[in-house]
Amino acid sequence: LLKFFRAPFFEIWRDIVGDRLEHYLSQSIKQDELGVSIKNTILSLSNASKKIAKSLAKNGLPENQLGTQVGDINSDGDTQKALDLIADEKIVTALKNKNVVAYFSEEQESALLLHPEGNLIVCADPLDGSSNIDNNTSVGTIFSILPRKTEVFEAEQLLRDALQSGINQLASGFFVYGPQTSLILTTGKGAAAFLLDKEEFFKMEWEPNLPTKASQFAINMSNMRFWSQRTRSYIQSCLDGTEGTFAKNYNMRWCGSLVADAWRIFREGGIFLYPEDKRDNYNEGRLRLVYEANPLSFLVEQAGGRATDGTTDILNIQPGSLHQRVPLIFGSEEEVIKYESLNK
Ligand code: AFP
Repeated sequence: LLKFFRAPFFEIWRDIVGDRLEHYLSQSIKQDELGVSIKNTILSLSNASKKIAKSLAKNGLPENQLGTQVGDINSDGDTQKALDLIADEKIVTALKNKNVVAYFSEEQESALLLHPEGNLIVCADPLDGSSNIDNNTSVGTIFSILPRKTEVFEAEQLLRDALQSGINQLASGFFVYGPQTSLILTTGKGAAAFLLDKEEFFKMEWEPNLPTKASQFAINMSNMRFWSQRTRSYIQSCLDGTEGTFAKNYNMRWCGSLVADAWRIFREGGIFLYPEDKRDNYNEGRLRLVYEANPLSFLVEQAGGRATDGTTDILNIQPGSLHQRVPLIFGSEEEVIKYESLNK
């Protein structure tokens, strides 16, 4: 009662209407066995994200080790950062309950077997954008939740289960660790945004709804000389502004951190492009299908946008391997269609 009188009106109102993440999940997912697992898994991931946010803010390491390389080359060929590993560990710890059978991560070569009875598979990029940590730019955790297909509790078989096309995802989302710790989430019925206030995620009034039209593009322009004809034509038309074929002026943004670029596009509309290019190892782009492009694309489609590799909807691609790369173009529908309609 004392708390009730002391708490600001906003907190009381939130307590009454119950717009906490847990309440949202109970309302938006059918609470059968699978639904309860999905809800518990998202809550577990949100608990991990709170710990990751704290580690990022204070680091838990001496200050001069922020973002410092700690040795191993991960599956991407990048040198792992201390915080990549810390984030990965926090997710593994949080997922140790009976809902998840196996966890796949950018930081692990293969399956991490969790609970034999679990009915879900989680794939994640524990700390996307981590090369930006020293620059104090927003980074994030991207996750995808898939149904288990096999009864067998064995790494090879569960890897085959993880290689489902994105259309099968039961839920996906990404946390952003920036000025605010926030989450954009889908359980297949639209997308919703949440903000961490102290220890709880609360649903934001704003809802991620991608406008069909937009006039903002995000691409790493320094790679222009390596681009395909199609990417060159599309960007050139944007740069030509009102005098070009698109007949409008565009603005450009590039954070170099997928989650930060994606958050902005969910708020303001726009198009994100990490296409294939002619550099060694970039002929399939840079981003990873299973734990980056798929969860992002599920969100994008649920928010009314479009996501493609240039010819195929991302969610319809059958993954061939866990760390497979894919050209990723997503955002406001009209812009993505313009890109797709250009000659390769
Ligand atoms: P890191 O996790 O190594 O920082 O990579 C971030 C990322 O995968 C993605 O978040 C960015 O959109 C993309 O790389 C930026 O790549 P470029 O540095 O080639 O522009």
